[in-house]
Amino acid sequence: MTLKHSFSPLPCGGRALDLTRTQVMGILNVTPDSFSDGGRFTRRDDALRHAEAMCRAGATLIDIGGESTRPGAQPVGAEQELERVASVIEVIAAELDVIISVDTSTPAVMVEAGRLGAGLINDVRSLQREGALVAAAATGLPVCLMHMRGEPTTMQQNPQYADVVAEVEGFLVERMQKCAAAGITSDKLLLDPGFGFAKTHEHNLSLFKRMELLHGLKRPLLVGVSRKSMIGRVLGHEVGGRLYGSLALAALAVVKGAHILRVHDVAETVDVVRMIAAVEAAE
Ligand code: 8Y4
Repeated sequence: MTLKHSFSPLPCGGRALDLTRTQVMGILNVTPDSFSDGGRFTRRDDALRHAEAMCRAGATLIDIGGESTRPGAQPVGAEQELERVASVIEVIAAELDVIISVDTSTPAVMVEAGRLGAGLINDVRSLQREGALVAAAATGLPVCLMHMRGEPTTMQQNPQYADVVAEVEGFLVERMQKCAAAGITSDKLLLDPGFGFAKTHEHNLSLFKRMELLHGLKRPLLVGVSRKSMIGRVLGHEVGGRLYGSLALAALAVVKGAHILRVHDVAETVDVVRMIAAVEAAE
């Protein structure tokens, strides 16, 4: 469906991202806890096959991350993070017609990923790491700014908000200003409420319900709720049983005007988006 808050195509490296309709971003993890570790080429080829399947299913972006942001995950060095993502970015850029999003907070990884063909920087820390604003600006790539408080390891320790949506909005405005000061103009920015990051279950639900408020910032919105614990908490299902809950939230996010859905289950989510589009396009 044509989004009410529609934007001109966003240049992402060599490709243009359509922001008139909701796009699906497929998640590709290259952390050892999530992917086969049978050697470097196995990892690269498995990742390519997974990315190819997501593209065929209708993903227009692939999000590649080499550092786990799960609570309690081991921190990795820049070297190791780059080693994990570099060959995967390179092979996908060479083989597939898709926009590569690099899920990183590490300045050196941003720069190298841009050189290897990435089209978007997805930073859950919103360029708050030392050198990240400068590095992201140097790539010239668009950036997704996501709301989080603190670090993934400690963020779930008693998060408190008087008004979660207003505080998420305030944070994003502050990060947009820091970007502007670093030469990253607002036309390069995507915004993300950061579901599951430094928020209680009630915060996540309330933020989801009221996310339309963020359209006031006049930038495209990215929503990532696929298989997350806010679904597990409501339905009482482990990660493997959260598909229908994820699709329900995907449908709601489309109706609320989300421009990009970051998901594990691309084919199923694309069906949801297309079905809503067909009804919206009717007389
Ligand atoms: C099951 C599956 C349980 C996945 C938890 C998770 C976002 C993101 C992540 C997001 C943007 C995750 C990198 C967390 N979430 N980037 N990244 N927005 N922009 N957890 O919501 O998927 S990782």
